[in-house]
Amino acid sequence: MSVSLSIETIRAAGRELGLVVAAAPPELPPRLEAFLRAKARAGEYPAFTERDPARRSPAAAFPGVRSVITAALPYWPTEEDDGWDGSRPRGLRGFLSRYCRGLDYHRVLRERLTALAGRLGLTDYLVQVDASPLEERALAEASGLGSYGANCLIHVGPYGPWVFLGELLVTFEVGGVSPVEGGCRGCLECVRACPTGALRGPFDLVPDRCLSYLTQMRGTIPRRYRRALGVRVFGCDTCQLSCPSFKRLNRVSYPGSSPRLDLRWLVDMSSREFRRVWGPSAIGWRGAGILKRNALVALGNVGEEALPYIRRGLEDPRPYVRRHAAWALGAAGASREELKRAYAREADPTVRGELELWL
Ligand code: B12
Ligand code: SF4
Ligand code: SF4
Repeated sequence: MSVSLSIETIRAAGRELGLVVAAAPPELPPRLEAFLRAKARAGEYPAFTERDPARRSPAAAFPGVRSVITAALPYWPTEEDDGWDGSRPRGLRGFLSRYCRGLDYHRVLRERLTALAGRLGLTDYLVQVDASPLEERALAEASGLGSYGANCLIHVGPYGPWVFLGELLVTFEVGGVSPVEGGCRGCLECVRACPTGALRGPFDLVPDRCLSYLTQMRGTIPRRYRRALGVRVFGCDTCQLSCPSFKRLNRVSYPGSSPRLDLRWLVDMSSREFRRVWGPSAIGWRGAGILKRNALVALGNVGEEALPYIRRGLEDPRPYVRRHAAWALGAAGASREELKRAYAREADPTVRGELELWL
């Protein structure tokens, strides 16, 4: 069946589903390959990134593809937001990035893109959201959906960088690239605000210094970044909140909502509770142990009032969780006597190592 649809028709159907939509030919910009090779040589290849260049192309994902319909799902919240980024504590509250506060965007965007295909009467298509090897930002820029900000995120018109990206790969050609509205002003506030220097300069991110990565990774968070984490339990919004566009964004109603994050509760949370509360969100794929680890670092940054909850972390059976509890004990200001007692009770050498550094 040959299909012919104009970008205007596709865009109007997307709008009805709360999406901003554009379309591009199925090629990645040539400068991307050179850029990725340079990154690989410098040993700065981000985790969660597809390593095989061949698999990154839309044609590899969907043979027969002739256009990529790119879509942005805005998520800046409707309720008042005072722009807290979790750098400084607010009592015993933990910070959760805005991208994980509602229903999992993989699911929401996938459903809406499937609904878009339905409205357009398509039978031959592929929906992709985030977890695919495609370099989604490059495709979004090539299609005119938005433009790169110096914070490495795609800024889309009145929604700024607060959008999720997804694609509909189709077997017919869509004519016309959409004009890009708005975008980055080059003020470099994002670079100045980045707490770890992960944004080394405009458009230049060192992934393993990024707090968003550090809250998602397995194992031990390097000591040198633990203070910078503040009370962030998952994700980091600082290079988005520092962007001047944040003050005048269009608000949207994003499905689902999350409870306030209480660090005390996270320390005691079971895997079953984790699945019940966070299963439907974008952090559902990570385990309860990682959240508990992050909450302990956050408690360490809260200070003395957090000590009773940090002590509970020292009882955790997992050494990697106890390592962070040990750090937090010292960071929150436990006495030398208490640190010595904890050291005497601990059998694992790596946890003892963390305690030793405070003694
Ligand atoms: C791996 C990954 C991460 C890693 C690495 C991030 C990174 N910058 O690469 C970590 C875990 C750190 C991460 C963090 C975040 N991520 Co992420 N991530 C991805 C993922 C899965 C792959 C990205 C990738 O492969 N990057 C490859 C590397 C090499 O890209 P890069 O180093 O940034 O280089 C790009 C630019 O710098 C640009 N560039 C390079 N040189 C130049 C020069 C000029 C002049 C210009 C204009 C551009 C330019 O081109 C490069 C390629 O696009 C994508 C989903 C996907 N499949 O694409 C989501 C994705 C990029 N992430 C997303 C989000 C929301 C985030 C966070 C905001 C989450 C949070 N709040 O905590 C942070 C933001 C961090 C940041 N400032 O970029 C969204 C971005 C949406 C948007 N509006 O752009 C995506 C698209 C997921 C989605 N489907 O919505 N992420
Ligand atoms: S998400 Fe946070 S740590 Fe990562 S680049 Fe942005 S400000 Fe820096
Ligand atoms: S803070 Fe300034 S430089 Fe950074 S993305 Fe926003 S407008 Fe661009």
